[in-house]
Amino acid sequence: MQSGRAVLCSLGWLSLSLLSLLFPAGCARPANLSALRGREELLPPEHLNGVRLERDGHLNRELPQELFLGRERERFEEDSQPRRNRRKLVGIFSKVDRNNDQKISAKEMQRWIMEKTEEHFQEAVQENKMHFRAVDPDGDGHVSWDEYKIKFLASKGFNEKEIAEKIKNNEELKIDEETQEVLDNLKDRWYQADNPPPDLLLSEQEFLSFLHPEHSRGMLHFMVQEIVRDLDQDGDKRLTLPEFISLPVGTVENQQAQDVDDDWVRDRRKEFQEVIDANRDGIVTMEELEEYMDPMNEHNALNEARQMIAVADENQDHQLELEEILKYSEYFTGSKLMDYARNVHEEF
Ligand SMILES: [Ca+2]
Ligand SMILES: [Ca+2]
Ligand SMILES: [Ca+2]
Ligand SMILES: [Ca+2]
Repeated sequence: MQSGRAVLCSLGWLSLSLLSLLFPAGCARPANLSALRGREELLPPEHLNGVRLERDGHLNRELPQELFLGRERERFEEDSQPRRNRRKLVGIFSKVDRNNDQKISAKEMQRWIMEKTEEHFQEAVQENKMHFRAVDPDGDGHVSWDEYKIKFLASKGFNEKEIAEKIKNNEELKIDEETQEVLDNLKDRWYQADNPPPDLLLSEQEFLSFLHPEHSRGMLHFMVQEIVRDLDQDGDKRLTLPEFISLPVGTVENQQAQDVDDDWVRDRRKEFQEVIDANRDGIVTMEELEEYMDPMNEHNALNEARQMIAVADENQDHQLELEEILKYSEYFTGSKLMDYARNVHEEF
């Protein structure tokens, strides 16, 4: 293990961050690691900030918080001190309320959501710069499929030098079935991300859409195809409600699991019927799903704004007052403020 570790230590930042999970004490480079901590940059992430479905077809449960907080989200997670969170929330409220009438309208929220979505986009662009440097150590602005494959396999515990040598000599790599399957899927995506003329070299921009399909129409389309392929049972390339709400086999074991499954089904049914199936004909086509998945779509942002308002609009005026946001802070920020908000109210 020791010699393996020595080799591993000589890899780029990217592998380093992956390996820090396996060898927490080794290869410490704190300043840069903190930015990469706990993420698998080599692989396209399952979860995409601000996008309505995960890559595996699950609903993004953190969407309201991502769209409401943008990059502030981490600050809310790191510091959940109620007094400070309340202050932050009040600050956000006054920014969303552009016309200063102490209410957030659907239009104001829509505009805010678009700004926060743009923040997530910029964040991905910045992170991608770092990831790209790691897979393109010679800095010529292009990364080949083989270079990527070597880095990927190294992150899976293969010896980078050996793998590189074998690939160079066209020798067979002994890869287990599971890893091979991941690799095949990645290669499909690699081809998709490679703009014509195809040379299997990705530029920084192409690498961004490889990792983040929401940044390119073509890749978004490809992601939708993958999701439909996974959920479509009769092979007609469209989704019915039963197809969309089918549960993975063997998930229900006890009452608690049953309740979770019930929630899961209920939420998906609602999303299918009320949002994704735009023309309400009971079928979700690829086009409908792609529209729905597009984070830059203003119509989606308005829908989302209305949904967010509906959740917390206790006085039913179709707008959000500060009190309503504070009361539903868990929905908007992920941290509870309700008791605190009430206490403060009573104090004054
Ligand atoms: Ca307002
Ligand atoms: Ca179908
Ligand atoms: Ca439809
Ligand atoms: Ca209201």
